Amino acid sequence: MVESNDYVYYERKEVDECAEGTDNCSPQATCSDTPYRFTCSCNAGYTGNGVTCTDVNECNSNNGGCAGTCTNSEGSFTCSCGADSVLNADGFACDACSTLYSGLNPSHNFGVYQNQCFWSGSFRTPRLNYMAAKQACQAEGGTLAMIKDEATQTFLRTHLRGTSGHRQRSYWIGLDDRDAEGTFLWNDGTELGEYDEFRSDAPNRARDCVTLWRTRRVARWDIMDCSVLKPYICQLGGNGSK
Ligand SMILES: [Ca+2]
Ligand SMILES: [Ca+2]
Ligand SMILES: [Ca+2]
Repeated sequence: MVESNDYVYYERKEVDECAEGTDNCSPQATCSDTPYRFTCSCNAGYTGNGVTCTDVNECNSNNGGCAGTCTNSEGSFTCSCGADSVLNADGFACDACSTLYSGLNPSHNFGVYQNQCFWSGSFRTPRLNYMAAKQACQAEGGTLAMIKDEATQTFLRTHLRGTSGHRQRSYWIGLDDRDAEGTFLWNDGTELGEYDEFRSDAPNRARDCVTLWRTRRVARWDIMDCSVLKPYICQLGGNGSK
């Protein structure tokens, strides 16, 4: 039954106010048509009477359920983790890189960039040739580090400064032209894109595997003989899981 103070609606033609756009629901609400009227209810992430809806700050309650940092946003929120851990696929928990990839030592040589763990060998880590280094990263579910943009290069420079000081000058990264001379492929099979930091653009038939070479001031890529023994950098868990 319709309540007595709603009788006015009987004198109007029944319309779908939601479809006509004559409702007064908030942009953050969902309009539902009902006989002779309509209702507004705030969407998930918002609170209010439907005509007025405001963002819920989920972080104010139990840190939004985040193990790490909770960041509120309009209509939603996100969790993020600290420098040595990545956000679990559940979106809430934080997994320490050293726990996820316990086969890589030293365990304090991890860094996180864009929610992926990176690891670099120390002066104590056995040096490996390119294929063995690639295999060592693959054994943990990763690849050698793939530096596809300047931001990743910058992250790694900073990471290496913090984990190795100036003792180590070059590391294997996940780039080579072993299959076809001059066609460099990243370890995930993608071709080298627009971005590169080669020291020399001269073709190099004799050498196929790429290192990140650095000094205090610069970091460049060097093509080396794949059989040389070197420290290496792994990139792990592209999707945040092993
Ligand atoms: Ca209606
Ligand atoms: Ca929110
Ligand atoms: Ca080559």
